Amino acid sequence: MNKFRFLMLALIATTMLLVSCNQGGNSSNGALSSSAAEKVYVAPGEHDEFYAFVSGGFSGQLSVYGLPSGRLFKVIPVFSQDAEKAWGYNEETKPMLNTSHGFIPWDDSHHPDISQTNGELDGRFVFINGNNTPRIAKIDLSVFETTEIIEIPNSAGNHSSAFVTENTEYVVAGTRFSVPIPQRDMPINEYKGNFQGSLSFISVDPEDGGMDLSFQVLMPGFDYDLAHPGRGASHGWMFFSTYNSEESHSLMEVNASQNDKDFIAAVNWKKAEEYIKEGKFQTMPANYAHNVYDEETHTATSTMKKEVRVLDASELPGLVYLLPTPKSPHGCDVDPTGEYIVGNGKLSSDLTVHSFSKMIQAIENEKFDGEAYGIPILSFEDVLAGSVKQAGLGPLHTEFDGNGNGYTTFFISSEVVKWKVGTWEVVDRQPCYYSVGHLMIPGGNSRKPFGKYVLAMNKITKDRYLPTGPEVTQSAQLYDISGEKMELLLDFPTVGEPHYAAGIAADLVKERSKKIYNLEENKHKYATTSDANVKVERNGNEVHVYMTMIRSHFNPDNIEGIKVGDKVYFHVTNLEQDYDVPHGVSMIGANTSELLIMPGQTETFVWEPKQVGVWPFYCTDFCSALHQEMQGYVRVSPA
Ligand code: CUK
Ligand code: CUA
Repeated sequence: MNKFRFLMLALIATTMLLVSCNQGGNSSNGALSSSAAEKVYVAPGEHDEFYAFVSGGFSGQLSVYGLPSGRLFKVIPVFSQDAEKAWGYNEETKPMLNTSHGFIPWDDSHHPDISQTNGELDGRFVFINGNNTPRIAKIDLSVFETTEIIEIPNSAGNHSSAFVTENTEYVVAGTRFSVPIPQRDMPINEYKGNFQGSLSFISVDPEDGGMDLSFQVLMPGFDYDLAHPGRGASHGWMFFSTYNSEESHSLMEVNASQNDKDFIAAVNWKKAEEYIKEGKFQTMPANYAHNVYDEETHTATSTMKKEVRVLDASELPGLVYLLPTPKSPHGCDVDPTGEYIVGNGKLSSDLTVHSFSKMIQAIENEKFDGEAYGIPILSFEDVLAGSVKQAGLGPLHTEFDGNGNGYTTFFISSEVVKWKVGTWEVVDRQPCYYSVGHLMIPGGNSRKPFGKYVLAMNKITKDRYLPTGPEVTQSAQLYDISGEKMELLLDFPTVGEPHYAAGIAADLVKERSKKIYNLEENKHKYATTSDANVKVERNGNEVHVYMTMIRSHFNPDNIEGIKVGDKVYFHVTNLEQDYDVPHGVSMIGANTSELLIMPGQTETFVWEPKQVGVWPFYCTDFCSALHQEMQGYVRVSPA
């Protein structure tokens, strides 16, 4: 057995030991003090200090919590169909889930990131990736809804995404799997030298936030795992961790860990912009969907794009450099000053910290240690700032508190370890229950973290909650990090399996997000903004019902003249203009879910009655004392 295989087995054995040790009888494990209870107590009617946007992993959603209370406020559907909000069911939002592979109402979403201005969180948007059918989504924090989704071509397993640059110039998306680019039929074992990776730069319009796939950088056939932007001095660079630099087509036998070191790829996107300006790109045919939800028409449109600009990293000097990083790095995290880039080697107990200024020095001296497909490799010693030694087992991700400390999660030894930036000494460690993945400090991926709490997101819960059958919830844990020692404050269950999260001071978001849609500005094609305009229109066997809703009736509420075999479109407008007064509508036998319609908004559902009769419909949201009276009938006659 080679030594890497041995190491892997040893790590697995340690995990099993740890998890079994952690089961049962754990009254001492994280028993909370009464001061912990006080610290997370947000009195009835009071607001939390932070929003936390926690990814839903395989649920494809994004959940919104308050910190420090851990209260769940909302689950925002992104890459999913959601019956509660009719997302992906009503005619207006279906186009949002369109892709070059058709309608895909599912994905695996890992990494939310909040938009920034001058390296600080500005609270306008949250971006998040879909891994499986590569996509990037944008959530507008004035409405807490997904308003744009762009598909990423030449990518597979869109994992090193969605991370924003200091002024939200770009959201980046890196492929996990290398694939044939363009896709073609070829033997899998000819991977090496033929498959390629791609790193996508999606520009974000500074005015309206509109996304556009600006360009892609074509890379060697490694696997691209995570990314973080440069900031301060390193603004203009983006760093991506890689594994499988052997370019193995099968990772079954831990082949991918044969190399002692993989790389962090440093991409100079300012240089990329110059190359684009000079026309040094190729235009490749590519099919990808760009879906936009328009807040005036309350309607999404999906456009199929046909080409993409690519820059070949092998041929364009100065675009990409490779920083050797030991033992299959996973997380790739940049400190608030932009000087330090941390690579967490999953199979190592040390953390490697690279220095940006040393990297620039080595590049200026043209001091390289070979190359890969024409991309210069810097020497490990030349770029090394230091390493945090023997910190734990299975390091995954690092965040910073802005007070000179880094915090790293260790999956195998199941803990968060606090260390000092610059001296690299470990100063504290706290156990996680159990097997932590990502962690999040609000603003941790910016120049100005709010270094008060860290949220650890755990993969395994075991005995922490009441059992709920074979599937138990994943879990988050909140620690106070305002003192020298971290203090565990709270456990709370999550929706789906969270990977990363993004947090922000509530004050930066909450006023703007009390938005109401103005009825007068409703430009929906089928809006009915006054009761004078309600009507039922027939066109062959297609019927359009223009309906309104207001406390506490539908108009019209009695509809006749519908026949079996008709296709009936209900276009329903909520005439309310008060905050927090939605109405719902549901029709017996309609398979398009209930519609929860916000004040000033119009939504459409389709009903194809199969049976004659007189069929009721009703409001599903308890909207007033006469909510139960908010109802109506449709008469269906023979064809
Ligand atoms: S990954 Cu999940 S724990 Cu997708 Cu960011 Cu590391
Ligand atoms: Cu409207 Cu209940």
